[in-house]
Amino acid sequence: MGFPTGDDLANAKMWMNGKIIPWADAKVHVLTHALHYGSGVFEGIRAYATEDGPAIFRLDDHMERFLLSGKVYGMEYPHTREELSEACKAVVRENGLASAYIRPIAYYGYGRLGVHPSGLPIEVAVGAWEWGSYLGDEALEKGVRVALSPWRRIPPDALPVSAKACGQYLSSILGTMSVKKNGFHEALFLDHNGNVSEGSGENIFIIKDNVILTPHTGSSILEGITRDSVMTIARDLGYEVREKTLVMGDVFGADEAFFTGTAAEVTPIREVEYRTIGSGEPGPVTREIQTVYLDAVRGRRPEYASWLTRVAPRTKTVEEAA
Ligand code: PPE
Repeated sequence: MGFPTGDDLANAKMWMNGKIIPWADAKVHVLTHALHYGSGVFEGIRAYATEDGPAIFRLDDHMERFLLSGKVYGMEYPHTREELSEACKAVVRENGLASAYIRPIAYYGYGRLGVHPSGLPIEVAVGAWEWGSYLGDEALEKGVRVALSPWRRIPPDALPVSAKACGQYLSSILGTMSVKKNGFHEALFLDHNGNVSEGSGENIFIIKDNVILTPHTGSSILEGITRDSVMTIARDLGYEVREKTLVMGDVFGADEAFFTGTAAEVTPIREVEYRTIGSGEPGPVTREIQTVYLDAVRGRRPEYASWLTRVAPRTKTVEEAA
């Protein structure tokens, strides 16, 4: 099952405000606050097929960021962290998915408009479906072509970029619309100082002389959980990893480059602004890290087993068992 359409809809399920409901019933009113002002926060999480059935990658870390994002915007979720984690497992289980992309969202709901959200309900929903390769079928294998977004990243004194907030993605939308029109796979954003920041939905890494470099948090990046996983993997493989200010010259001069993100996983970058990166083929360090990452998420690397939360099958109710 991909993104549920047509016949799938009859069986697909969502979790909304504490209950599992039919996919088609997960609706909001058009005067919902978040639709007008972008006042929502969300997560993107993947579950992978493992020998023990589906397992969610770094669920605790995603829940931690989900809670922090909500806190930034003054949202008190009417659910505990445990309930939200359980909801993520439930949508995978109830949809019978072997692997999935899981999308929790919390937002200011319906009640009245006006920017100040006081008194509005906080709605929370979680959906799950199969989501293949984010940047196209051949992206993981062959790498992607990237162009600079004409729009810079939102500066950290305009919005707290560590929160994964819906409204922030307007910037990503503008950037991808520009570059996709010109036939590129993805946009790379500079920050307000003109330093390298991130992709529309990914962090960026470059490799120079076997050292792995990535922009630090001062460059308006979302602190990606995949970014953190890749830094751990790279250090475990013996590489030096540095978070630092990067400029476009560093990217053009890199031996290799790649994007990281839950949706994009580890995607090699083969070209930026019409300049080939390295040989133009995914490089050996990128491949090595990509291989370990794609193995780790599938439970094939015991050293990273603590990153996985198993989605145990639903236990039968007393009536079902009888
Ligand atoms: N930067 C941005 C702007 C971003 O949206 C993401 C995730 C990342 C970095 C990487 O973060 P992490 O997933 O924790 O490693 N983007 C999510 C949404 C993509 C979408 O189009 O929707 C994702 O990958 O799920």
